[in-house]
Amino acid sequence: MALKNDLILRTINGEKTERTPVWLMRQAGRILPEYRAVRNSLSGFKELVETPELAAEVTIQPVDILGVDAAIIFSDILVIPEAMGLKYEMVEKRGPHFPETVKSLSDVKRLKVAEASDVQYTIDAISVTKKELDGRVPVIGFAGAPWTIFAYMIEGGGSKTFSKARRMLYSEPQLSHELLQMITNSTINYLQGQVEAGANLIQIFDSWAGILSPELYKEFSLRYIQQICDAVDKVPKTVFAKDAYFAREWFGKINCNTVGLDWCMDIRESRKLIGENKTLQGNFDPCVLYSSEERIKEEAEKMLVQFGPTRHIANLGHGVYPDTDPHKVKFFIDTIKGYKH
Ligand code: 1CP
Repeated sequence: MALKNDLILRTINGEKTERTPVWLMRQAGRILPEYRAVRNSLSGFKELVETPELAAEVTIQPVDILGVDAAIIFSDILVIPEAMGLKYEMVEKRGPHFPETVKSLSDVKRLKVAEASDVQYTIDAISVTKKELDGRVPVIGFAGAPWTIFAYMIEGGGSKTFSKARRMLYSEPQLSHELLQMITNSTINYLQGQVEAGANLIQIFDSWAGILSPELYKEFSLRYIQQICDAVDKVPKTVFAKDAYFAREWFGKINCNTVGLDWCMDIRESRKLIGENKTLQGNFDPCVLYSSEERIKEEAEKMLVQFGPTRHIANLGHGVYPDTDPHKVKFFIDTIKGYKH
């Protein structure tokens, strides 16, 4: 099916486009009252993730309501540990919790490499979304980077330091590599399934990249991201590694098409480190969306000038915060869409 809006894909190809494309990390499911309405009618987050028609509905909401140039499939990075055998719970207002965690090699041995069919509900949600969107915008598939998934599987939930997970890298490097490889293989199967179902591009979220030293990052994260980028070869790939300043140069050299920047990363310096052949994505501070429209416009235009007219997908530097006014979000998106380079 031909896409009616392929701005993002042309930007990834390095083409000069009529304007800068825009979408927002965590655009589906945090800020819209229309999302809350669907969500509140259900038993919980997992029911929404696991019901393809409803997941498709909330995936499309930001396209209809905010006018973004892509839909990101509504799911979570934690479906992969669950598909491997480690169930997660989503605790209201607190976030994810794993009743069982990985503590030893025998725990690793009890897990399996997941197939795409173990996450059939998200694969089906992509098929339904594609059908309902009818080519209006591309669909972004996603997964967590193996290191970030590993961190949740060891830690058992969110953490400021992920000290248990980091400790594991030092005390049990072999176990760590074994588990990371299983997560990588599962993620490849899953992302390939997403692409077969119609995902037009994929993004890898390494949300906890920034808590590793460059040396540990190279050994325990980068190489697995690289394997995924090499294996998923039919669609463009975006790597977003939060706080990983040191990794920008390395991302310039791996087989990905787009590198996501957070708001603390200097735009021109990042372009130098990453090189001219990648598209950059980001990197608006989500906190600017709490300020006045005048300030949002000023900051958005400043960002657009710094990135320049090509090879830039406008986005935030991390997910939109849940208490952001959707009108301000829409204003930001309209500002990007109205800007002429
Ligand atoms: O745009 C979207 O919201 C699409 C769906 C999506 C995505 C891309 C969700 C739904 N989660 C994610 C990715 C995700 N999940 C990441 C990577 C991106 C990032 O860094 O923000 C991470 C780290 C998670 C794990 C997770 N899931 C957390 C963070 C916990 C921590 O360590 O602090 C939380 C709170 C969730 C729950 C969740 N996932 C998604 C939603 C809408 C929610 C809120 C739950 C609800 O609605 O009840």
